[in-house]
Amino acid sequence: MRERGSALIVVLWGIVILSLLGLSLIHYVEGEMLLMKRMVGDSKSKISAVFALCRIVDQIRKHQKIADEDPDLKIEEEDRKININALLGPQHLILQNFLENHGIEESQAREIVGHLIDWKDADQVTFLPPHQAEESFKNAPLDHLEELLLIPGMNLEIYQKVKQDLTIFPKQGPLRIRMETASPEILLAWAESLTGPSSNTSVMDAKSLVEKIIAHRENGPIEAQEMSLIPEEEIIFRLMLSSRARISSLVSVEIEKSDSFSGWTTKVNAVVDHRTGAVYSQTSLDLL
Ligand SMILES: [Ca+2]
Repeated sequence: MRERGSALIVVLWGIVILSLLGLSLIHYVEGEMLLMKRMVGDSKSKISAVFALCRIVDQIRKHQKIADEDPDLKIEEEDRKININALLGPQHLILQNFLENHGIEESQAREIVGHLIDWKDADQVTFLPPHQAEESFKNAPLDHLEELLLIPGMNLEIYQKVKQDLTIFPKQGPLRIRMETASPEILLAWAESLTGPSSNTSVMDAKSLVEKIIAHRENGPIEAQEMSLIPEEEIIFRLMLSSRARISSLVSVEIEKSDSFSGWTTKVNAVVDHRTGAVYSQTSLDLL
């Protein structure tokens, strides 16, 4: 009788162990299936996004009209932004003013811009006094806008505030900004950078000029003779012309695609020069 009881206990333990093993196996398989689902979803959304991006880039290169009803597609002029790689010498004041106009303290804005200059320039001495040896800066143009986060004084909060209006493309060439599509904040920072004793103009002149540009650009071409400018406003306006992009050449394309099965989403973007066909991408995609 005792032997039968022992056998029963052994059998019961066996059942318990087998059940636990079964449950573990089910859990393992579920985990593997979830992982597989994510991998497939990731791949499918990536392929879909890259394919759509390549199609749009090809259309831009061929100067074809692009249907913009796709809610996953965002196309905008890249040259409406401040190209921080193109800023030279006093033009860095545009970025400093832009940061200050976003509520950043003057000293911090100056620090960020000073270190940005050090980050880009070839020399190894700090731009700001006391002109000491630079830290380990890149000494080359930015390859990614996110590099700004590596610059002393910059932080994620400031970066999130300003990134929509900044670009790094093209990496070479003079500063060109589209007056027709630049944000009021950029126009103001740009106009303010040209005021002072050398032009005998004030920040108030810059503000009134920008108001006139914004009011006027809704209805027609932005020309000095069309806007009833006072002499000081006209001086600033004429100085702005040296950095004005008359025609947009850079287009930013952003596409987001989701895989309906897994819910996985991929977002890709590229900047296209539709005059030369060159494609600049911030994502590591093999485009066309
Ligand atoms: Ca440097």
